Amino acid sequence: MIIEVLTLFPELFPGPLSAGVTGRGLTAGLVTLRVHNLRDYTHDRHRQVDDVPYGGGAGMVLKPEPIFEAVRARSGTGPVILLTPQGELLRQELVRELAAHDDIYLICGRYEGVDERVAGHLVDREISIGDYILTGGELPAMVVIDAVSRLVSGVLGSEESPKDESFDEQLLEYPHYTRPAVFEGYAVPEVLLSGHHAEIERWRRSQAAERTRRRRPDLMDRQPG
Ligand code: 4GX
Repeated sequence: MIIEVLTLFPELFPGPLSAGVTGRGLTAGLVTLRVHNLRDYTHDRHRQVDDVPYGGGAGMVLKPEPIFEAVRARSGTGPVILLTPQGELLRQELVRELAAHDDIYLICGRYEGVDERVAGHLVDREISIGDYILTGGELPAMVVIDAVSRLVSGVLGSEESPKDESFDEQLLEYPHYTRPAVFEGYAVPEVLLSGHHAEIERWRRSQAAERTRRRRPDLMDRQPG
């Protein structure tokens, strides 16, 4: 998969993506990251990427021309995505959808935002990673890249395989334990030591359901069943 990023801060990439599973995906060539400096798509002496907002107000807005030029110069055909708090909330279902493409193109905004004609007439979708305000779209882009990369075939080892999605990936995870069986007086639940696989499965399902009900009832409401 080819992932392209348009940013004013190309030096931020690959950053944390070079470690661990994502790093392996990159060095193995399963995921190719192409980072473009927005400033390279300006033509004026000052390489100006932003301007004051029409109508007044605080802060600066990214100009449309360099962004349109950058996107029009790309070779890929996959979705063009703007990271913004105004976008659709990123969920695993959307991650899966993005991972099905051969390439995606991520636009990272800064300042007060991006001229609305970018959202209106250039991008295919706007995505938000959550309801908080960051200083730029680069961290959100990295979140998207991380989540998408692990679904690219071969990136996860057979051991780590794309989730024990056999039952209810809509639920929170059941609790996990490893050795020792007793740590500082705290024992691992007896059922997990029993070797009774059907009973262990039942216990895990009920733990996942109960935990989801208590912590994330909103996820329960999304259940088909
Ligand atoms: N999930 N930000 C983008 C600048 C901006 C504003 C409007 C385009 C349109 C964020 C988030 C996020 C802060 C990134 C504002 N760019 N992005 N930036 N949460 O907070 O995606």
